[in-house]
Amino acid sequence: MKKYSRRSVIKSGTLAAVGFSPLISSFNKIFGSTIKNSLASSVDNLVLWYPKPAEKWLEALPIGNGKLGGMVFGGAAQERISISEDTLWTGGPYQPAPSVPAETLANIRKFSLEGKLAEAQELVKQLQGKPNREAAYQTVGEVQLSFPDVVDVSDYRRELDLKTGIVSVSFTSNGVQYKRETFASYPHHIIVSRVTASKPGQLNLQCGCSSLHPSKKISTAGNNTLVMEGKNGDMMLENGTVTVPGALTWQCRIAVLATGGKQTAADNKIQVAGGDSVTIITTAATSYVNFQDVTGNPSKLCTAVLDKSVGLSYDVLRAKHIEDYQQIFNKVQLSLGNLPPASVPTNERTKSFAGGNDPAMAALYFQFGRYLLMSSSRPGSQPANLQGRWNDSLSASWGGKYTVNINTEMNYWPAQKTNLASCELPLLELVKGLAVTGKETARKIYQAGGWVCHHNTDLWRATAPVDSDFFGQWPTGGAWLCNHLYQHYLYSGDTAYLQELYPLMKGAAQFFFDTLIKEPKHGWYVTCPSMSPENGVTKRVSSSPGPTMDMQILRELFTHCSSAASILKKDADFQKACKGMVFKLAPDQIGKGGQLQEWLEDIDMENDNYGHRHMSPLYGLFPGCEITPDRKNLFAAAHKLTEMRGFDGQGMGWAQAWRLNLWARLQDPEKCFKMVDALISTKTEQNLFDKPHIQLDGNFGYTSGVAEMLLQSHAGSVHVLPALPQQWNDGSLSGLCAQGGFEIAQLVWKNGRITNLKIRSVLGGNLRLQLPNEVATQTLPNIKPADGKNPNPFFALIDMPDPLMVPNAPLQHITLKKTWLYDLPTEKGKVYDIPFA
Ligand code: FUC
Repeated sequence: MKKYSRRSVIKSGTLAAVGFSPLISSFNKIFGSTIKNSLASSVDNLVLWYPKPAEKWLEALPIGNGKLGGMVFGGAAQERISISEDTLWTGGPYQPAPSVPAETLANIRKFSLEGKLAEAQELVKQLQGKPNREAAYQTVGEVQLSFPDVVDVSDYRRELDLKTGIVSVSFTSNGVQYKRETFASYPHHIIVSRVTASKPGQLNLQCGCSSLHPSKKISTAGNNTLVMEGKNGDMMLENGTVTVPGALTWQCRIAVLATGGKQTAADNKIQVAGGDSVTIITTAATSYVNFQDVTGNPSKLCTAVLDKSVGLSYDVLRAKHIEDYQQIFNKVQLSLGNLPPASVPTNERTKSFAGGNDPAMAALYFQFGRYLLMSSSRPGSQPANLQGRWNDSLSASWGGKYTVNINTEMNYWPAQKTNLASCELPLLELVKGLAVTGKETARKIYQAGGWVCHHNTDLWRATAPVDSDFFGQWPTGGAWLCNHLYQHYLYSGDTAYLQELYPLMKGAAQFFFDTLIKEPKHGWYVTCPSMSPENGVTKRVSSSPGPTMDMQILRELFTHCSSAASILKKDADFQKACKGMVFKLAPDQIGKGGQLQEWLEDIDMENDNYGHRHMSPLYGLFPGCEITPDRKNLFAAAHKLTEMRGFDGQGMGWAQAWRLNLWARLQDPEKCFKMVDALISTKTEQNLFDKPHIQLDGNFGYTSGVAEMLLQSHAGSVHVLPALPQQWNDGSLSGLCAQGGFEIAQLVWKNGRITNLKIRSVLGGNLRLQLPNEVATQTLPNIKPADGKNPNPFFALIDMPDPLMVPNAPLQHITLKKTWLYDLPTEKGKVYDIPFA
């Protein structure tokens, strides 16, 4: 299908001196699917626990089923569960793209190419969306339980068990042991809380609810249901001016089901007296059908959901939830070393992580990121936004939006590699919407075909430039999303998925065919107007044609488009045009400091914003793959830039997580560990949400980064343990995925050396394995060193050409640890045991 190219011969190490004899039969031994979970019993580091109830929202424990999010406070006498729903945002359907005269665009381009960037920036203001502030994600409200008998409390414990996705609270009061379990069920679309007491007939409780929405109304239906409903907020500018009135209605419906005792409804509350146990089932919905249609009926939706659940026993609801949950969560196991004493609460572990010895905390935090993604993004839900699915305010930080110049993509970095592919499907649905609204944006602002999305979007799929001319003028958000989604194909080889994605990619590429312009100095094609996300060429001016990140994203987009068209046997002319355009774009350039340049001109060193949180020009190193160790000069320049940017990321957890992924691609385990250390010990809230703002991309970025330390597959091989720090000298894992359709069935290492490696081949084909030196110095009987033939057709960007590279500085080199390459022919569905001596 694809031709053999330089990508398939990676010269990062001398080939291992092992025999070429036919593979021995034990090598081809097939292990059943039981292998996947064989490590389960040895891994028990999956609980977050606390000896006290949460006082603040950021101490509460998250649960979620994609659509609904809950934060469980765990108070003994007063329980609070804060509820959010994925479609409750401000505003209604709107299209903010202004009609821009062709002349304005022509003048911006003229000024930009003449280097009059301040003048260009001034005109760019006319491209801003009307309104230029997008919708905000809004909370639903709270379910509140009070227990009048609970006074003196002992033996209190609150925990979130990642093995089940259940938050439990237990304590003793007046000789009665109380227990509560709360979880969010995907199969039943509900949040369930179960309250039990050790003595029958002892449960007295009152269930109420509240909401910050000024429009809310609370009522009861019968003696067992609470109904809270309202209207969403208006979209507004920062100064309070309403731009798009709220067009949604919402409802939250709560069923209180007691066994034993007496149940009454009064004052918008449900009382249970003398019960044995109580199950509280909550659901919520809005009238949102899609970004153009708000005619749904939340009351009907909620009633239908509750009707399906209230007749089922708690045990059935719980069992169905666990079955659904574990089938996703259990796919990956990770152990990085010993557990600390069970007596240390989670928040103490993060505090003492720096300089301590708690590798298990790093593994727990990794799994917590997976947990958050599967709790905030499931098929049928909106994608995880800046706050995942959790929100206790009427306007989350940064509106809790989809910021696509980094944050949304970062949310989904772990999806493919940590075996959560289905959780990424909501992102594909979002991009389908962007392709519709973005078509109008392309036409109205740029008189161009295809579609475009700038740096932010929201529930309504707004695609115009927003926030301000400094931040908003970046046209490459949609292209990045397409590149990201293409990864799903590279991991799965799923052609039906590619069919669905292809028109979106093609539309994204079309926009750039219509808008790229030739810069006069070298004749390179560049984006214009554009900018390097959120970084300015000066303090006030960000406008700059052809920033490095754009060119890298577009090289990838055009390459993907040409590969996809060829795989799907479509659009021969388009395919040819895409291939051609890859070579016409402005190249990566190395600046006078030896760094990968951020902009077309070598102005990096004069820029006093050098420690910027964004790492945009390093897109080609991660998550992209045009900068790999065999491209030595570019690799060294990327290394230099990563170093120059520093470790702090202006104090943002997500920016540090970005750096972690880059250091993993630079194969530097010490720097990776430094970032792991910084993230866990300084960037975690008590409930392990990333800091300083409520932005969960930091959590997701961490999980992706740890996966990149342990397994990489972006450069034509399955590279095992590419950046293993000495702090994690002993460990084991299973379930991480690699491009080309491979999955680690089992990996065990001791003293930094691999002792067991079993790889499942999901698609068949050649497995090009890259192993660290420590391993290869052991004898690996009967494995063939790679000979450059037979590359796996699914590996990323086999066709991707070397980006042109223009050095303005003496070229540098980075010496990496030696690695060894092997080729193993595999059959679809089999597990291969790599025979270490
Ligand atoms: C990016 C960042 C900001 C913030 C926002 C949500 O634009 O530069 O710091 O994280 O996203």
